[in-house]
Amino acid sequence: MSSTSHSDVYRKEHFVRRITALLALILGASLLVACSSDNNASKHPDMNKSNSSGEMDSRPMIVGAPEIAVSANALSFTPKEITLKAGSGVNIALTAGDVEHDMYVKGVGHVAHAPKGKTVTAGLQIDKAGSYPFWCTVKGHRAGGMEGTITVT
Ligand SMILES: [Cu+2]
Repeated sequence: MSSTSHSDVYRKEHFVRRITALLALILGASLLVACSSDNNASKHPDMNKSNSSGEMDSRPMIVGAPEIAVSANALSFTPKEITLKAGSGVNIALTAGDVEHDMYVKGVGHVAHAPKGKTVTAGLQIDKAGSYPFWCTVKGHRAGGMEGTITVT
């Protein structure tokens, strides 16, 4: 009887030591993971930024490029026909009036996203001549007629 209880105490102590070692190992591993992911974040700040804010981001302005003002209001763009020179950058100054609007160009992607009442200026350069439809991706806006065409010559 007494020998059994002694053996139980020994087993308990052994068990506690193993658990402690295991916990230390898990803690160490998670610290290591936390450190390495911090390093990755500081190495790629731009990547993380675009990931966290989604694809509604506006493109960066092109320094020194001419500006084209585009008004987005009441389910229409003004102007809705825009002409660009292939390979030559412009800045689209998109002003959203009544509600938020954005500009999505086929084959190019999101260019600018303006909150209600705000102007957002975003760079746009298309290298290949052609006709590029653009529209607003806010729900229901394209269906409501909010689209236009960029002609690249
Ligand atoms: Cu819109």
